[in-house]
Amino acid sequence: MSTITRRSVLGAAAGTAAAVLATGPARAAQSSVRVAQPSGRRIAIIGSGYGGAVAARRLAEAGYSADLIEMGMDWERAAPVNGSVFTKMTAPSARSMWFQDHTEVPFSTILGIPTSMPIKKGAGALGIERFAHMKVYVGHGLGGGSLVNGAMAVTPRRSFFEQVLPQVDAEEMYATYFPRANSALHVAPPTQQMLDSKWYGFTKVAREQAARAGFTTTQVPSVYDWSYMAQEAAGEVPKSGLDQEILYGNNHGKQDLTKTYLKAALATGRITPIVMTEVTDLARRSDGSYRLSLRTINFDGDVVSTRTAVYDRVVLAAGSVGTARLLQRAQALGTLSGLSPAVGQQWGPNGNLMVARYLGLTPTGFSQSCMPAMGVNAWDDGPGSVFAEIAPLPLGIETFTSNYLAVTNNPNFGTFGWDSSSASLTLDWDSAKAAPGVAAAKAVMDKINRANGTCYRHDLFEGGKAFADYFSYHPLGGAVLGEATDLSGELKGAPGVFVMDGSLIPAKIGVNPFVTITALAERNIDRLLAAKRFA
Ligand code: FAE
Repeated sequence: MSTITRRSVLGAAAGTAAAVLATGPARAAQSSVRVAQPSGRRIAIIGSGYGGAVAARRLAEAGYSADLIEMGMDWERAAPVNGSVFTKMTAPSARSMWFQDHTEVPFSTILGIPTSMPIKKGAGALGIERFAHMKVYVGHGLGGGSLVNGAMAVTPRRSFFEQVLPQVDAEEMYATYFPRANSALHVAPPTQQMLDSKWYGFTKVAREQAARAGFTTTQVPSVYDWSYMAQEAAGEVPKSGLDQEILYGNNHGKQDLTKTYLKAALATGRITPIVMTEVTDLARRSDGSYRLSLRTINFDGDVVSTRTAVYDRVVLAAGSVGTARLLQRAQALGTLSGLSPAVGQQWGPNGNLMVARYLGLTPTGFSQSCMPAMGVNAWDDGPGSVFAEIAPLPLGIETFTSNYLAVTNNPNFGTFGWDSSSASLTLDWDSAKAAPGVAAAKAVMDKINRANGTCYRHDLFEGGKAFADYFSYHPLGGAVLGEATDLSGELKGAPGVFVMDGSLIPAKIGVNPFVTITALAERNIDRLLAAKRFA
């Protein structure tokens, strides 16, 4: 509850809610371009999601100071509006989405009725990176994807991790770094009390129907605080995950990075957050240092300042798409040269697909927790593998629907490029590339439908598709470990630039990715510190 108090105090101190809606420039003005530290090295961390938060914490604990540059809001400093910082799915505002004049959620229609709602444009928490045939959802703000994600915190099967990242010592990952990441992120399995409650009725139905088709289901650990959720259910605390808070941020319950890694990093006093500030260009200087171009905006998107700053070490943690944009642009403009041809390669959406089944007369309950807690586990590491999280459809009405976010073992890769005419990042992912994942998920869902006399819903996703293959929550790859970078994440051809985010993982990891991104960042920062790469 300390967060709520802090937010309330900050809000009250600043006067009206509107006055402090955009707090970014205040933090940006504190920018310390030259940071005093023992080594004299100036360190920038670009992006404050999982990779950036791990880097910030571990660098600070090792005695280094760094600027943490984040294009989105510092939501902990935003004053509540009507008691809330973040908005519910059903009551969106300018805080919900990143400069959109309407909401755009995975379910584009329900029974043919569009779900999109008009909103004011602003520096909201949920962003969409758009490519020709792929929409990648991302989080913006201090905390990155942790602000908007579903909190599912899953460690991959070791055998699959070894398949995907054979260049990494799996023994060390599973003995040291996955346990460290799980502990630091506060990961815990769902409680039986919650699973048995009405809030997970939709999960119970999906489990029973999967079992009828011969599939097992497994629990999905989470960083949502299950004891807080129990108190929500009992009506003892303000509701969040049990009250349509998901996608646009959670006001309570979810232990996002601001409650874990970033909190620890900021407590050291060595990390200077520079928020509402986008790194627009990255250039290598003749003395081997790097010049970053920075653009600071206010909540409404007006440019407050543009400037450059020089750093000796740069941690690239802008997420798979954000990091790709900086690297592709730098290569196209010639501000970075001599990088590996592997830069931009081996991108994938973690085989993501969303699919919903209509259950006829079987209700799934109108009270649904927004935090998934179980998944259909049809994974054997083979090409047909599917891990389908049982996701809610929290509309507050009975929908007779089972909804899933599937992760598949899609063998295809996308490649990032740069379109000079529009000065924009390109990605060649399309439905043909998504097809093997769709086939695998369809095989599982067909079996469940046959065993239960149920069918697909075609009224939820774009173009009447049963399988939404055109969006992803889990972008991975583009600067793969040991290929675009060395085995610790240092970019080949750009000494002193370290990739630390989802870009390092080639295309997929078999489960939701943030635990793996965190564990890999823990491993890499350990190796870089041991090698004195920041000294
Ligand atoms: P990320 O968390 O995306 O952080 C990148 C940060 O960099 C962001 O804060 C950006 O604003 C910032 N940034 C980008 N470009 C720039 C720039 N040029 N200058 C300054 N700042 C910049 O990166 N994963 C799970 O494991 N479990 C889930 O339940 C789950 N659910 C999800 C639900 C949704 C709706 C979404 C969008 C994602 C979900 N994910 C989930 C994916 C997960 O959040 C994602 O893999 C990680 O956040 C990626 O971590 P990175 O460190 O790569």
